[in-house]
Amino acid sequence: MNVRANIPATLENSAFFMPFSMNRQFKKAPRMLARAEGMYYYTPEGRKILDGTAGLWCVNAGHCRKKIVEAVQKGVATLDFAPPFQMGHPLAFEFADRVAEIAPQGMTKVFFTNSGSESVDTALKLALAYHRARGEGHRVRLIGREKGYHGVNFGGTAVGGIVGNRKIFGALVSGVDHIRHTHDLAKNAFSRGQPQHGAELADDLERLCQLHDPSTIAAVIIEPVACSAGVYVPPVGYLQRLREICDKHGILLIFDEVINAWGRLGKPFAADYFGVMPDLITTAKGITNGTVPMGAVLMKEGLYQAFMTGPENSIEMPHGYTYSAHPVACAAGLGTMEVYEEEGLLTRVGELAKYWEDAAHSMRDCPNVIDIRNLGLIAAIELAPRPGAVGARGLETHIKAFEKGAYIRSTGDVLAFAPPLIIQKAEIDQLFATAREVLRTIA
Ligand code: PXG
Ligand code: PLP
Repeated sequence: MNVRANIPATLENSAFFMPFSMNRQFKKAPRMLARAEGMYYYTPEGRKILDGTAGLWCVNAGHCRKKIVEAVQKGVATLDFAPPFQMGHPLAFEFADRVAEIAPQGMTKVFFTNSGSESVDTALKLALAYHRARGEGHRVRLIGREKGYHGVNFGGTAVGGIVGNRKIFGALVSGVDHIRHTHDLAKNAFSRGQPQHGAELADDLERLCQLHDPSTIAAVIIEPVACSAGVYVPPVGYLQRLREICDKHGILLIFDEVINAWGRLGKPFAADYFGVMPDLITTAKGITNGTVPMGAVLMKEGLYQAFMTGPENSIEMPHGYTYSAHPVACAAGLGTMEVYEEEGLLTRVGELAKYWEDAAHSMRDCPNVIDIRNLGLIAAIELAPRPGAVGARGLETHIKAFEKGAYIRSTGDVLAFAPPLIIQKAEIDQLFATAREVLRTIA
């Protein structure tokens, strides 16, 4: 036992190993959030912070929404847990049907997980198992894309394309390769919405098909709009071309919509927005408005049916989590869908997108800005790195913005903006005005 009784109450001695954080920097100068409501966080001292990132791209309906809170309260008091293997509870079936109703046409089946990372690893396993079930067990390779973020489990780390997230974790998963990313400042800087140049970068998949032979490739996974690594919007025609190449070679296409889904682009899913249909969709975050951890993999009917063979008393898919379709998460999800529907939040961004785009691009004259990117209710401002200190300008902006009352996330020197979908125009102005005020002070 570790006796902790006499340890001084500073965070520097805390037992908490913070995930994906600068532990030592943070514990010396903490940025704490104590409470939240609607568009705002409140610090323990009661300072009001405009949430420019919807928590971590997940609180799409805004914070502490009454209907969702009540659904969770009622859910946890009614059924705290039910085993998901070989047993069921009504909310799991109800919520899966609700998600399938909202899902893009043809995506009829839903596998529940507890996070985006679990959704990604689930989708990759389903892709491999699907090919095997159809007698194409030779399709064993998984293709990701440079700058992709697919969570932190082994599969997602392997298909992910952020060097810093991969390099210290050994050989990861074998049989993985990556197509090129689509970021091209020389041709596309300050594009409004989808950039014009770069559809041909999808042809990089043909290169990998030639290298490995297409018969060895099971699936390609990409984020339609890559968010985590710095917001990269797909060039016009790029996703269509990727779909065509996958079709030509019998490769499954997985859209990782952990962030893109649930109204972020003005449609329920990015597949709807771009008019390109993948074979599987991974999601999480906004599925419960971030209230209770949950994720899901959506798939076409044919994928599900490929597994529904063999004796009826066999387990068709030896995969699942203790907390798959957790009853409290399902309750949160059902409450969330009600709020989305009542307030039209899955399509609201359509009306706001132009105002948002103009506001984001008005930041062009701020110091050190080398690019601005946007789509739906997502925007990124890329700053030139300070010589010898890559990421310092981004981090300083994040910290100073918090001091000035706005939560703005930084990834290296890219500032990411993705507020709750309930944001009002005046709050959009406030968000970018705060960013402007801060950027003027960053050397
Ligand atoms: N896929 C995508 C496309 C994501 O954006 C995940 C998978 C993993 O989800 P979980 O729930 O396991 O974290 C994500 C998550 C950021 C940031 O700062 C983005 C994510 C997570 C944390 C931070 O941009 N995306
Ligand atoms: N490790 C051990 C020892 C377990 O017993 C289990 C689940 O029973 C797991 C890992 C997986 O946990 P989960 O189902 O929550 O992902």
